[in-house]
Amino acid sequence: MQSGTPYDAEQTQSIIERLYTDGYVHLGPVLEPDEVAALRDALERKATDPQILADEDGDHVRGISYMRMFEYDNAFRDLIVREPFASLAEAVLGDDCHLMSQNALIYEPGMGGGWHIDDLLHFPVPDGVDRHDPRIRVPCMVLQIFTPLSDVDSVEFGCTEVVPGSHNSGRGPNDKEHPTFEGQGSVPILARAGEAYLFHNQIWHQGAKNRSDRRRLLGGVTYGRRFVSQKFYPFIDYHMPVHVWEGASPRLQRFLGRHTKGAYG
Ligand SMILES: O=C(O)CCC(=O)C(=O)O
Repeated sequence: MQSGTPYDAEQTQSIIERLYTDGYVHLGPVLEPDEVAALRDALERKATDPQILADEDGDHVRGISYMRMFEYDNAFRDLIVREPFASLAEAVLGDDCHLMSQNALIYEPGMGGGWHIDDLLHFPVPDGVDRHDPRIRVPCMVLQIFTPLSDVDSVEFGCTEVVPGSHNSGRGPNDKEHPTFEGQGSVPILARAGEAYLFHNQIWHQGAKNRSDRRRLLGGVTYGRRFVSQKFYPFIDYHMPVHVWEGASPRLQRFLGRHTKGAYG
């Protein structure tokens, strides 16, 4: 994995503005073909690895999700500090942010669909209130960065779809098939392998149904603020395998959860 280059201050500011306004930003091409190949190879190996598949207690696979990819291959581990991702995560979530999870996805033909926000609705609005006050930014606690590992340059391949601005709704999706927010319907994020996009985890989104005959593979990193717990099963009993630390820079170690002392502990 290359180290990459962070965006300059102006570009970073513009991306953050768009993140808070639209809830998502398509960054365009980021990874080189050999990086995509390494990530894709790691995901395909994990998906067919007899040891992984036999280790049910290890919680390595949940449906279409391949969990804790940083454990499996250093290409995924080093993606955590690949620029411009790491600097963007720090700019949005703070210099003490960390990796919350790293699940890669494989959609076989026919799979996909299901509008949602990730995990919890952080700031619900009561009935009778239309949305969050537009003068106030809905804080971003969890930032999702995705990089397709197969070309998804047409909707039939099952791209990520988002409803722009819906992170401001204070609600979950308002329709199972065609959610809209303030008259705005869904937008497909078409991207070739190695491009990247990010979103506020409160945006309404889905991985649209893969209507093609080829698999869709998706890698990425989910970053959280320091106070958001890392989600590594089995949680308090989780021990990060020693090999993950080997050769890891201090910054990568922090992203992996090796924090200095802070609030509450
Ligand atoms: O597959 C996608 O494009 C989106 C995946 C998704 O919805 C999620 O990880 O929460």
